[in-house]
Amino acid sequence: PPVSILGVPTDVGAGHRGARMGPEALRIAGLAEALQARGVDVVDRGNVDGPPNPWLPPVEGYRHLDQVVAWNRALMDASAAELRAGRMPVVLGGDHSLAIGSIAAVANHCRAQRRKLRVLWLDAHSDFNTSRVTPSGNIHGMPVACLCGIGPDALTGIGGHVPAITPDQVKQIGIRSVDQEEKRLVKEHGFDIFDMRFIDEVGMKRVMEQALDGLDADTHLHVSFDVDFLDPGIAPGTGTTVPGGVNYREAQLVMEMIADSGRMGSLDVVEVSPALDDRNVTAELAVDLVESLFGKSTLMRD
Ligand code: DIR
Ligand code: MN
Ligand code: MN
Ligand code: MN
Repeated sequence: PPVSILGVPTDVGAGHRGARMGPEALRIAGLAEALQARGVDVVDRGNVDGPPNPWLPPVEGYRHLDQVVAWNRALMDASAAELRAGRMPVVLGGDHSLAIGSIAAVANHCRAQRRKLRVLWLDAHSDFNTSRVTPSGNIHGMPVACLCGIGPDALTGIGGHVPAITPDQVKQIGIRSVDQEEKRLVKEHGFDIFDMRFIDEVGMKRVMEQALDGLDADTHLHVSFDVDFLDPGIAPGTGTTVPGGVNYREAQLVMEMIADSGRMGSLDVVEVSPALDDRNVTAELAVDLVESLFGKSTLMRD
């Protein structure tokens, strides 16, 4: 389908400032041009609007809750309009709290169209914290919990349907940093987590076969790509790097296997922080990987 790029220039959900510059860094790295070169019909809608980052401490376990809600409402409305028009939203973050609005819009769209939804969560973190257990109060550590109905009403109910998604719809890949209490929550809710140890033990090809298993023509695949999924050696430009991440070849394989599935209907590229980057290499790598998500490969394969 045709693509609409939506920038979400905010870092209100993060513990570092800089992700607000992510959309511009990805544009400068040539995202739209790369998709055009692949023959994709792409329109850059510019940025959605939201409040500035007041840089305040957490209140009752949430930092900047009102601002996070405002950004997510704006994104959800913008994304819903693109989906209704039959277009694929490609959301440029911004911090990962924006996945709440992005995926709430997609979940509503799937419900309206009676289509199944699967979410691939590519991240070093499982983003399943709650206000009670969060070590930081940063809402970018909570979007999966909020989408599954655990969190403040303003976020869990943002799309009008609680929960927006259920844990069985989520496959997490690349995980290697889960906070102490978060581990218990993740285990309780029992979704599929392909952590780095599992990737090391079975290999990325088999991991992706499992993560993509059972997708059919009626399934919408949403890819939520936090660039800290990647090893910090190749992707230093992000606020919460964790050693031992996915390497270049594994990342290309992930993207190519998603492309081969033919099911991707929406995408988030989040947590690119130019303030922490080295000559925009992280944005450039993200664009390289997005090209692969849209079918770029060395040879014709079938
Ligand atoms: C950590 C970091 N688990 C937290 N989370 C991040 O603050 O909740 N998610 N960086 O991407
Ligand atoms: Mn994340
Ligand atoms: Mn992360
Ligand atoms: Mn590529």
